[in-house]
Amino acid sequence: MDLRQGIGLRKLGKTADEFQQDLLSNLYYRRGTTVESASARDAYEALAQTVRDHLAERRARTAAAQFASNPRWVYYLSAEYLLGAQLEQNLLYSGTGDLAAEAVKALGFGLEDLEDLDVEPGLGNGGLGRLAACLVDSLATRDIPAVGYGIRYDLGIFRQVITEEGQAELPDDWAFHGNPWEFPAPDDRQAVGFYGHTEPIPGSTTRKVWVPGEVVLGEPSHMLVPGFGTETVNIIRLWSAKASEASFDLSRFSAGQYAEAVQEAVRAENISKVLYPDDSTELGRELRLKQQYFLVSCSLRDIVRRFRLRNEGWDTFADKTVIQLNDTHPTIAIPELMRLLVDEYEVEWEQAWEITRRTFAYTCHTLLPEALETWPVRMFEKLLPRHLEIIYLINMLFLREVEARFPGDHDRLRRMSIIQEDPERRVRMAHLAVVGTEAVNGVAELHSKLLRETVLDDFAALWPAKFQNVTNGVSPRRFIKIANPRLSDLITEGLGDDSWVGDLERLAGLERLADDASFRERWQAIKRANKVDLAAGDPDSLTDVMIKRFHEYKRQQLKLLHVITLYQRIRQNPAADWVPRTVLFAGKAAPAYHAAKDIIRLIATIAARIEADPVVSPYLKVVFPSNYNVTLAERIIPAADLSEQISLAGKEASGTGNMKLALNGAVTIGTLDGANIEIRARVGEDNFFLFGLDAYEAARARINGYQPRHFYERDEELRAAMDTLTSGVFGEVGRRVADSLLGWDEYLTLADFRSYLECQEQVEKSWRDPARWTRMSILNTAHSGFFSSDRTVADYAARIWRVAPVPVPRED
Ligand code: GL9
Repeated sequence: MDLRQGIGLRKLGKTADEFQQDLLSNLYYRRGTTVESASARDAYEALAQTVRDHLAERRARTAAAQFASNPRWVYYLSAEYLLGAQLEQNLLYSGTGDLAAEAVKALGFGLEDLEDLDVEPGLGNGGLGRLAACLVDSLATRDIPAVGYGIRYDLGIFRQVITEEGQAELPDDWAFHGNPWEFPAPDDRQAVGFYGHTEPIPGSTTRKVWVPGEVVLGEPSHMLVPGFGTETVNIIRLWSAKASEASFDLSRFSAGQYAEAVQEAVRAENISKVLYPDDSTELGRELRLKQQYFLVSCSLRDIVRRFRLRNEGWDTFADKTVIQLNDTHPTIAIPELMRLLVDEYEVEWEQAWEITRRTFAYTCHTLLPEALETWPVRMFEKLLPRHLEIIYLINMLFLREVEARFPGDHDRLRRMSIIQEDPERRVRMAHLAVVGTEAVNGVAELHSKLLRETVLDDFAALWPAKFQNVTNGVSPRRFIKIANPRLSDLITEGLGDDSWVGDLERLAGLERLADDASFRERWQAIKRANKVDLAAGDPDSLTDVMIKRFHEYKRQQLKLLHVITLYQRIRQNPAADWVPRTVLFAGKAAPAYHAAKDIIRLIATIAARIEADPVVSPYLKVVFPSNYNVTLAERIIPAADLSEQISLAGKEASGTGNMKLALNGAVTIGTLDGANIEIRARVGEDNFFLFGLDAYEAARARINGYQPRHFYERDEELRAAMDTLTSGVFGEVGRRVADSLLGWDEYLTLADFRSYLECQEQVEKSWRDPARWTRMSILNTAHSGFFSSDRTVADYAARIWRVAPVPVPRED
């Protein structure tokens, strides 16, 4: 019997009655309960399983179609995925939303109640992790055969609690109640080695045997990643660390040494215990390097296993495989593939290197020098001795190539080496990633340009064709269709159909409606209704949002100086005609990043002060909802009027929140940084509030001896704001923030202050003219089509991966 004919044998409910039957069957047989005693959680679990079955059936057809076409597979390797809640998305993608609403109603529940139980897996920190989630969504939407690989952290990004004391962090046990969206696949587990030593193989100069000192098991489970408007369902495969049976010490347990008995097992399982909540600063922690190798080793073995199912020769491996490295975190995959090919499969070094280089591509997500990962050589030597040897050999051959191109240029060799010598010997992961891949890309035009001109300039001189740009994008499904149903309905009505959801450039058709007064009024009414839902402040006030990780380069402190200045202006002249504003901050700071946490605390302090001030509070409100995550972003973004994208130019690689906000009709106030530049070019200069130094001016300012005091002394309002902080009225934390700004001001906050304030005055002028503002808002949405992650994936597919879609036939 052809197994594939079995697919679809079990008929899934397509009518309300049938769906209801399926739901009840899951409630009885899988959940083990009854209609009479079903709790909301029972209903949620049964519903999730019912919806999941629809996707699973498509998954089976997808796998059949993809394997039959023997394509070049895209493997996306990422240490982070910020997937967001799953239920609503899966209802939309499986087209079962209406059936589900009816079915759960009959059980006595509302869909919204069940959505509240749908916990988001917080397996990422911020933009980089959310980008990975948007890309896997669009890969499936574009029918590209792909698997995303990641780590199934037991504890995701910490839960943040904001009080007047600032940020507190609590563990995020996201799967405490289980995760109905996940399929464990324990049979595909892999063994991962660490530590130990290497032994030569007689007669071979390149092959070695690695004898690990510790072996940990990686157990995969997968989650389904459906495409929108298509039959494709891809997967992401997430690895959990499991101790091997042998690591439990039975004799110690019997002797009552309970802690000692499980010590080794606990150590092994700690590898996937917690997501590192760092925001792009390098963590000199062995456990982090272990996590990276754990992800890489499990995933590569799985990729090789899948390749070998076909019995093709290694010479076709790179034609059938492309592995995209999401930042440097999975870069050890390069020496790991070399090790597998050379040591385990006995492929000649030269051929292995050719295969490896053609297989990998690398996306860089930063420009901050401190965020470029390096690992101490001695740590590598201890943890991954064989990989270090391979890296040395790669480096030697690479430096020979450089020497041949630039004879006698020793400084160049030192700069480009994969091994940094001073002040301590370290492995430069970005260099390894550039040397070992076929393509390197930045994530916005400016970022890609600055990579070529600064951090990776020597590499761009050597291999100009390797460097590309692929501007980031966001999922239109999650970030407008699901997040903003009211606006989505109006857009569909305005455009005549809803094809824009899968073809976002169609939003351009809204342009002609920007001058239609009745359309504008409806647009405005929707924004207002979204603000009422958010309930952050007066829905008629200007909702001014800054939502992103806390980092000094992003300059929440600049926004805060604006708030303090507004506060002082209102106090001085309470009778003037002020534009009421609700300033909303949300975001997390890395727990060890004290300067960023100071800024959070200062915001909380100032928010309380304003709230308590009867003169100022009618016009100005500062809110800071706790625990910014994908779910909260989906509530804030539709309600935003003004999008704060005020990083120091040249520091934000791209930003993606900027795209989500523009897409939802927020107007941006921003610098010429990251993707802001491309947003402005598309929405038009008149529909974007630009201020501040550009990247080149900013770099020059520092070289020319930037003095923050110079700005302090020449700007009375700035001085007043700074003096307020220094006076201590906002506590020690205000003093610390002021000291840091007046002392060094790494990110030129004071230099951009006046320009920012003047620009905010332009914002208010526009806001006072609702027709004008709403027109700007509509045009922002109309011209955001380019920022769909469907376009981003199409770019990667055409220019980097060279892969084509494999459509999955419909069931009939
Ligand atoms: C980031 C960049 O800082 C962002 O500008 C960019 O939009 C995203 C996605 O490309 O990547 N790089 C990075 O390390 N983070 C980013 O957001 N940080 C986190 O994800 C916390």
